[in-house]
Amino acid sequence: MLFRTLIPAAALMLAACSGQAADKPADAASGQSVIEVKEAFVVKPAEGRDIAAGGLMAYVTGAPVELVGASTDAAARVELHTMSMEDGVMQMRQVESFTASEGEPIVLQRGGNHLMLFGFDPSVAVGDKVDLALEFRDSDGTSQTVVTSAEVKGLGD
Ligand SMILES: [Cu+2]
Repeated sequence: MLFRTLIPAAALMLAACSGQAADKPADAASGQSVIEVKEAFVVKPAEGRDIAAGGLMAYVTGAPVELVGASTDAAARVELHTMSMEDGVMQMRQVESFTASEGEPIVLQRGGNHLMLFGFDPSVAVGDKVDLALEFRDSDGTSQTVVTSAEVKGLGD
């Protein structure tokens, strides 16, 4: 009798768990931060150039995470760059990572911290979408890759 009542209870619990997992792939109970990337874009370089700048917003819910790398089929290599004014000259510098915490997203944009794509595919046109794979790492070293669709913008857009 006890055996018969336990089975349905266990089945219900399983159903509840799998239902929740489908709604939230990385829920807070698992301890993993939830990362949301929005407004990703890449600026198509001028004719004859193959270095493109890109940007995005990366929000985190939970513990802080670091963006440690990016890649795309549309370019040979993607670097993380800062931009600052030094002695009246704009300087770009490659960095290892950017950090996002709750209420303080990673903001990558033109004129500030940004993505720099080298060897940009010249066949990619303004208005196209390219996939960007973003590698995040949390404080205990766990990696999460977030793939986002980046809009290809023109230089003046
Ligand atoms: Cu740069």
